[in-house]
Amino acid sequence: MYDVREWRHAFKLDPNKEISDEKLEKICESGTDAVIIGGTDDVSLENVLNLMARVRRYAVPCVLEISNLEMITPGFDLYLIPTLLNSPDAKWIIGLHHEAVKEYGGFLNWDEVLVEGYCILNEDCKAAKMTGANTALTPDDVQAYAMIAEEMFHLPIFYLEYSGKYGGPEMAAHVKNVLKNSKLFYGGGIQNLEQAKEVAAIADVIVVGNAIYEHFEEALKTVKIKSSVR
Ligand code: 1GP
Repeated sequence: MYDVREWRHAFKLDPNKEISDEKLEKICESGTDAVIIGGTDDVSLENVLNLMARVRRYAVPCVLEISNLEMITPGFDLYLIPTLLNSPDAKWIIGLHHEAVKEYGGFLNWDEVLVEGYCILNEDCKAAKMTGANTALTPDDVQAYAMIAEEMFHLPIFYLEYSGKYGGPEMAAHVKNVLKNSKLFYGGGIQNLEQAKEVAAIADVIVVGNAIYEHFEEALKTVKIKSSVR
């Protein structure tokens, strides 16, 4: 299923982290809507290709979230491209995108590309440090970014990113109020089914990353939100 509008749950795998074949099989066969391959720093093409080949053994959609130019490669079902709305540095909003499109724009199948309006809210996460994201935001600030994604840029995805920290449902609820067409992705610190249910009650899609490497069995159970009614 490559239509993100139908998604409820995704696992995000870091190409720089080890995962056994046995665990990878459980992730890919879990019933999740997609496996996203993505990471913040030092993501090499070699690691991306290696993980892609392993995920490709299964039927689950295999998606690349692009965080640097080096990791771009054909072979994925879908490409997610973040634009960091709360960055003071144009590089993370449009700069790298310009470089990438200049180099690869002619070869891309644009039907396989979706832009995510990112808003990073955990000041301690690697992505916030790397990009200098302005995380000191009120709920109304964040809501305004969501409105920009929805009404001005018509982005298919608004991504509330708390990577490494559980943000809870309140901010998601505030943001969800202004989203009609843009899908709300929530990612960050989901460790168990209870937290997954709490944010999945608001967000369209929840993304589970670190927990795969820290509490595997609990992470796996988060897929159960797919059978709960919102
Ligand atoms: C990271 O939003 C994802 O980009 C998931 O966050 O790793 O904290 O689950 P965690």
